[in-house]
Amino acid sequence: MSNPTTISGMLDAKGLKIAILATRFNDFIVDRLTGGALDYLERHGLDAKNITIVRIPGAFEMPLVCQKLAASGKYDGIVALGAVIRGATPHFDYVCNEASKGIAQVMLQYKTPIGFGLLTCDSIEQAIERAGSKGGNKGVEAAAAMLETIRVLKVNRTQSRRTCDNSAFQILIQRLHCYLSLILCYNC
Ligand code: INI
Repeated sequence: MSNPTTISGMLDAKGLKIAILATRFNDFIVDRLTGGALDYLERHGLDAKNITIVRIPGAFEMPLVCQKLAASGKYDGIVALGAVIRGATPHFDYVCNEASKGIAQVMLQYKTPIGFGLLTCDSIEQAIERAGSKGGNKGVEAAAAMLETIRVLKVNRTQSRRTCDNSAFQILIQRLHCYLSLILCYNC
């Protein structure tokens, strides 16, 4: 039985160009997410000179600025970092919905991997937990997801070419086998 083909991305950030989008709203949380993302990317080989940090007002502005960065064609990937914390009004839902929907649209439209590091929390305590304490650091997770996706998409191109080459080679072998069988039969 043959083995399944597995395509997976190496966590190697060497030579990539990355933009980090960080909101000023709730900056005491977002700065920790940004620090986590930077640390992760540099420890995986990314040169600091290939990182651009873009500061924006709040999560609602994320889709537009992501779109501009993706459309520039300058970046292999984007890490989008922010924190929305629920208040007394439905504002939270509008901001979260538009930010997540918009970022997903940009990712598909420009085929640019975007690490989704937008915290959507009911309280400041929940946000602190996810910004480098007991809930981990969502900035690190977003950077890791973006890096793996960039690499998976790059592997995919060469892998599919290799798969085509393999199947063409297999067809050739099958044909040769048929001809050989016919010749041997004829001689019998
Ligand atoms: N923006 C955030 O990033 N986080 C929030 O918690 C938040 N709250 O709660 O209001 C928030 N609002 C601002 C919004 O993103 C826009 O910047 C603003 O509405 C101006 O367009």
